[in-house]
Amino acid sequence: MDVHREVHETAAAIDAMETRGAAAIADAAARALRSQARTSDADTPEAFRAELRAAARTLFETRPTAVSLPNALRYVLHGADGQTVAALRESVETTVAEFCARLEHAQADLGEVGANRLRDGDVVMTHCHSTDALACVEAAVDQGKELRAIVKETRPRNQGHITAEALSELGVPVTLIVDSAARHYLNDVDHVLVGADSIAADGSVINKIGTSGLAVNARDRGTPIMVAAQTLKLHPATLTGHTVDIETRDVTEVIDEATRASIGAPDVVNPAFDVTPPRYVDAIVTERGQFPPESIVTLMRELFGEGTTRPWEEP
Ligand code: RUB
Repeated sequence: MDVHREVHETAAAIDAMETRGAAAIADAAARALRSQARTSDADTPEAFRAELRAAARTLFETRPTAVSLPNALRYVLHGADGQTVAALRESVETTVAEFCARLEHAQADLGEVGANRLRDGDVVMTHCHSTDALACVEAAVDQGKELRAIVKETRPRNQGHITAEALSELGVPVTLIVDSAARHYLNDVDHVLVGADSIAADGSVINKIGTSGLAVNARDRGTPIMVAAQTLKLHPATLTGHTVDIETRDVTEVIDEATRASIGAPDVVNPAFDVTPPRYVDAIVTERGQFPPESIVTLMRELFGEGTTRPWEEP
């Protein structure tokens, strides 16, 4: 079975993290499948499909936990349709073009949707650093709305600093707070605005550790919680009961060894993400519009089918 050179090259670049970032990985993977389809000399539809699956497996095996990669592969394989090799090739061509075009516009389109929820004079509270969340603020600023932001620093890695800088560049006045001050300031806030690493089929939001506590506090205060997440973040394997792995990271991000030793060497854990149940989320804003979290499953099915988890595996 011939897997095209470009597929191997793309896989190597993803593996070496030369191609990084959810959208870039998805775009490269879809284009690699298109190269496979264009150059295939398969003489039956079955052989063509088998080649496409082999190419997808080569790509998938590079970084199996990055949800945008299997999502891109699923999208293309799902779109490969036809009774002849020519029809299949044509459908891959159309599907990849559609996928890449959507990707190109997704963040800006999402920003427009999110901006419609923000009013002139609003104060937003952010957690971590999310380019999808920032796109909402940017679009609102472009619409002429004046916003202010309360930015949580987001221990242990302080990605809130990146958000503070990005918001300042947009001309949004920023107040930086420690994470534990969030509840204290929620009365002054009109929206909690966060991104997502992954969205599960039940509408649960997997995002930077601390998001769920913030959401519970915001609900208690009556502050709406909006999650900005491109459809690339939807995790279709959760349609069939799989759970999303939560990455745990090195404890030295939390405390250095010397300080740890000086306080009696306690155990330290450093989970990177947590799960916010759907009842604490008001809206998931995507490039396809905004959704109450409980209905995100409809969009997931429309985009990925009935929870096909690994269409690149042998039937
Ligand atoms: C980043 C984080 C972000 C999401 C969304 O965590 O939790 O909210 O990844 O980001 P980390 P974006 O810094 O550990 O990667 O909207 O840019 O995709």
